[in-house]
Amino acid sequence: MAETFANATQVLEPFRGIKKVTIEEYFTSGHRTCQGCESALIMKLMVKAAGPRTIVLGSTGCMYVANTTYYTTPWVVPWMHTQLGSSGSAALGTAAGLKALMRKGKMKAEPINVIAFCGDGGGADMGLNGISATLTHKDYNCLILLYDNESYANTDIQLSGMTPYGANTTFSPPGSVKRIIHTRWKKNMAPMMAVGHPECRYVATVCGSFAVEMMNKVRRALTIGGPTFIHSLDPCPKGWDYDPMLSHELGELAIETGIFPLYEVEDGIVKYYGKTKSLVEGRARKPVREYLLKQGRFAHFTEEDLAYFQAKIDEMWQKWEIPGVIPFRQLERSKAAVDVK
Ligand SMILES: Cc1ncc(C[n+]2csc(CCOP(=O)(O)OP(=O)(O)O)c2C)c(N)n1
Ligand code: SF4
Ligand SMILES: [Mg+2]
Repeated sequence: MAETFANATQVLEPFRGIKKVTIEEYFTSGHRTCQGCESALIMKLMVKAAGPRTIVLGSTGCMYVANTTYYTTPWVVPWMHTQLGSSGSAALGTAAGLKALMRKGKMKAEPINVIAFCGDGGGADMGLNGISATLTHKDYNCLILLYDNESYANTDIQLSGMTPYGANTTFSPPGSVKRIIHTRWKKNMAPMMAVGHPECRYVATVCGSFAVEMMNKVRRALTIGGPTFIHSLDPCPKGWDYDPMLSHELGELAIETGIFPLYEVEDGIVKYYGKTKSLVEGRARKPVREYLLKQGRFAHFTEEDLAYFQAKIDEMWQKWEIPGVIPFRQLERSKAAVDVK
């Protein structure tokens, strides 16, 4: 009977400009993240966009540990910690639990946002299976937000599957004999979620340097219905080794160099945003060295390393089927035809 209520989403209109953003905060003082931590900013924007009728679930990592020191917390909304690889199952279980309680009349039937966040270690590495499973369950409304600071930051900057090529981490310190220890390219997380999960209607990338856009994507993700996924790139002064005052600028540079494109995929349609849109329309990308050399984790890069990194980014924009998003390329038709004999 309460079926429609139990699966209804909130009405969250997009903020039309910074002056229209609500002033209420649901992630306030009481956290102990580093100065300039963009992941903390993402938490604040995420829950500001979602509003008071929201439950936040967070897997282990900086955003759990630094946000819930004994007896202090910045969370104003209900909040729960979940195991490192469990953001997907926490989201699905909570959404399913709420729906069941509402259906049985054990709690008031009303739309409640369920957001589970995970780090890159917890989400793109350990918890990938749980997130994938959740994105197949179209009957449950929940958002999984992967905050990507490009390392296992909380345990002292170990490399993850999202650490960029060549970065200095505690697992990949450059040496005099071998300069580049980490030689793998970062996972392409958002498209992996979008392409592989036909029931997931909304996937987006965001960056805290573009706050209104970020909040509006959260609002869209929470209102479209079913499970959704957002990937944010979060400059991390400690792990990336830079002056905290550069956090905002580094976020912008990640987009302007084309390293991290801002887009959304809604019902299979790719829409580019902001500065990424102008890159797609022909505006020149800034050289990757402007972004990389501001960070101590790339201080050992030689001209050769910078050229390699640049070539990989150029490839994303010049050769990919959907620039910056989908890497597949088609062979010429004659060569692509499968020889069945
Ligand atoms: C199963 C499991 N393995 C290892 C740990 C130790 N651990 C706690 S936080 C953390 C780092 C998580 O990295 P990420 O998800 O990227 O979040 P960040 O710390 O970067 O915010 C690790 C390895 C754990 N809590 N649980
Ligand atoms: S280590 Fe990085 S992600 Fe963790 S609290 Fe500090 S700035 Fe934020
Ligand atoms: Mg991390």
